[in-house]
Amino acid sequence: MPSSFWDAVNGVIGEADIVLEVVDARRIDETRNLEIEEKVRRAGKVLVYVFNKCDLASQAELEHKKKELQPSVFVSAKDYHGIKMLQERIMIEAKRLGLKTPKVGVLGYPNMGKSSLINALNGTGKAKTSAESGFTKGKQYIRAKKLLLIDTPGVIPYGENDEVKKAITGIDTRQKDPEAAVLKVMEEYPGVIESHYDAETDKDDLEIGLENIARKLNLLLKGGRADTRRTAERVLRDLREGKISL
Ligand SMILES: Nc1nc2c(ncn2[C@@H]2O[C@H](COP(=O)(O)OP(=O)(O)OP(=O)(O)O)[C@@H](O)[C@H]2O)c(=O)[nH]1
Ligand SMILES: [Mg+2]
Repeated sequence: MPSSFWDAVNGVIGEADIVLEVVDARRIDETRNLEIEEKVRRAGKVLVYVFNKCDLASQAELEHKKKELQPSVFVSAKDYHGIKMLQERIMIEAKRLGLKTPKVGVLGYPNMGKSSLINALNGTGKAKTSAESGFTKGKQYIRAKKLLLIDTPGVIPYGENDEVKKAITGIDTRQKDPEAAVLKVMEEYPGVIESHYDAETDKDDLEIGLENIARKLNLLLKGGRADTRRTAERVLRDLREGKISL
């Protein structure tokens, strides 16, 4: 992992009183970063797990995880679900630390909704957000009523090569090979993607399934060949946005 990444993470952990680790509620284990958690603990800072995008996740799974990982709050920065609960949790921790205006560092992989969460917490659109991963470029401070929030860029550590996880969570939206990523998802969830688009599955050849999706979406190249690249990009976007239930 580039040392600049750890320099930035260590800097935020050093400054913050409380760290929010923002993970994707649909894939909690796969979007946690155990190294960051360990560093927060070693620095003696309070770690709060924030399961974001809970509007896209199953309630049963969340309840189970909530017991396992504490303190944790599940929220949706999109529809403000759980935001009040998170504010209360932060203030409880701050009180324990004897602080009136805690510094709250927000860490997590790209595209988890860190900037969106900051906006939900302070009720403004001060932190810029985007559907593309790697959007926030540098650390920024955002003052909320009783908090100082630190937004950070999400960075993908090396070794992050689980294509299915990346496809579903949008950790990396700048994939060089969207077709390969979608074919991996189709392999892991047989028939699910095809049937979402009402396209026929080909058990022996996933690429034919992808071509069938292209035809259903009318994404064709000159001469009528299926435009599988554009199709794959569209499938990845629909996955990220939770339009396809896996
Ligand atoms: N459905 C849903 N989408 C969300 C939620 N929170 C954020 N998003 C979407 O997720 C995408 C990423 O949001 P950002 O807030 O920019 O994510 P980030 O973690 O700051 O990303 P980087 O700056 O790239 O690290 C955007 O398209 C948001 O609209 C949520 O609670 N539910
Ligand atoms: Mg951001």
